[in-house]
Order: sequence, then structure tokens, then C-alpha cells
Amino acid sequence: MLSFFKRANLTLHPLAQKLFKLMEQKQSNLSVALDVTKKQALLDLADRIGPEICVLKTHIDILEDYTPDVSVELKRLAHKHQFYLFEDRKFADIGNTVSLQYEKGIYRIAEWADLVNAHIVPGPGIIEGLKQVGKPLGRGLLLLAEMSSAGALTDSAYAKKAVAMAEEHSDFVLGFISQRKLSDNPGMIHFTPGVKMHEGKDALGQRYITVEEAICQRKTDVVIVGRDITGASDPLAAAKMYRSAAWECSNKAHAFS
Ligand code: S5P
Repeated sequence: MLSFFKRANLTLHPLAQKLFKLMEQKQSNLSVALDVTKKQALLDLADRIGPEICVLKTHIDILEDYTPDVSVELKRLAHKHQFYLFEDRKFADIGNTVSLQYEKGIYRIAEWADLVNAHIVPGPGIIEGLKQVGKPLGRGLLLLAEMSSAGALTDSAYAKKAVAMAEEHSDFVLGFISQRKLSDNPGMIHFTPGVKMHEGKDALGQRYITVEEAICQRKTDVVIVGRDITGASDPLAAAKMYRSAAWECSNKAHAFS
């Protein structure tokens, strides 16, 4: 597997280039999912864990006390600690609607989120709608090609369609949410959620694989870890542990290429 640094030169997507370089400089291929419902908790965790991560993933609509200064603060912290912001909005509607959901409304996602993601169920119009808003701002899109949850309908034929759609729109799409490496295009970045220190599941259908399984065996690039970090007694220590485990695995994968 090529190093992230080499892959930065093999994509024309400006945000993918920047993200690859940041991962290499920061030696981090860890993304944390900060699924908390109070803004202060979100910002405190972002400030503490920021030095360990390449991407901070939010679900901004679960905050009970959202005010527009949250996104201003998130941007400040992203600059301070050098990470990118990924709003896990999972758009899933027709192009016109998603472009409004992305740009307008209370959250004004396009103003602050470097990355967003979308389901491909509606067809390529969803990508076109998001691209109209996001591309002029230098943003990037991840396609949900495979989900981590039990019984997901994202079988291999579906994932293949996601890869084909990504190739058609590689000026805006820079990768996937998936459970394995799906594309041989070195510019495409694979993000894998449903990661824990031990395999298992939660009570609502989430399934977990290990960092080792995700990166060494399944050759993905970035692991997304949520509750195993946010619910730890020491979230910073947990983030450090995941960061070094993930980086070590990707170094091994690069060495054996
Ligand atoms: O297939 C998916 C896609 C996503 S983006 N499975 C997921 O779990 N996610 C997200 O990753 C999910 O919405 C949550 O924010 C995070 C996983 O959190 P954890 O607490 O289970 O690690």
C-alpha cells in the first residue's frame, strides 16, 4: 500500500491532498465520533482529543443546546489542533433538497464542515446537489458504501455502485464510509466506523471490528471510534491508544507493499 504522503500526489482533489498530508504530518489516521448532546461537552472533548486525531466527526443535530457559536468554536479548535471537521449528516434525498439541507437551515453545515457524507440510494443527483454547494467551498463528500450495522442492505453490488458513482464525481467525492477497502484509486480515502479494541456489538445492531482487522486485514485508511473513547474514564488516554494502534497498523500495511 502506498503511503498517505504519496497518495496526496495521486489525487487532484484539494481536500484529499490536504487530508493525506495532515495524516502523515500528524501521524494520525484516527477519527473520533463525538456523539454527545451538550455543546460544552462537545467542545471540551474536541479541545482535549484534538491533538490525536485527523478528523473530528460530529452529529450536530443531537446537540440539545446548539447555537451558531458552536460551529465557530469547532472551526477554531480545528485550526488550533489541526484536524478536519466531518458532519455525519448522511444525506439521503433528491439533489435539490440535500443542497438546501447542506447550505441552509439552522446548522449551515457547508459553512463549517470540511466533509459530509451521503447515501447513494437516490442516485447520482444527490452528489450533484451537494457538489453545487460544497465544491466552490473546497469541501469533500464521502459516500456510504457499506454500513457497520447488522442486517445492513449495503451488499457488495451496492458497494460497487458507490465506487462507480465516486469515480464519476472524483472532483468532489474523496472516499467512502465502508467496512473494507473498496477502490483501487489511491486518491479515495476509506473511513471505517464500528471499531473497538475487541470485536462485538451493541444492543441496537452496531457491530464492531478491531483496529487491526480494519486496517491490516481489510486495508481501510481511517478508523472512526466513538463510545469507546467518549465513554472512557480518560478519553484522552483512550484516544492516544487508538491513535498509536491505528498508525502502527497502517505503517505495517505500507511497509509490506
Ligand atoms: O455504517 C456506519 C456509518 C457511520 S458514519 N456505522 C456507524 O456507526 N457510523 C457512525 O459512526 C455512527 O453514526 C456513530 O457516530 C459512529 C460509531 O460510534 P460508536 O460509538 O459505535 O463507535
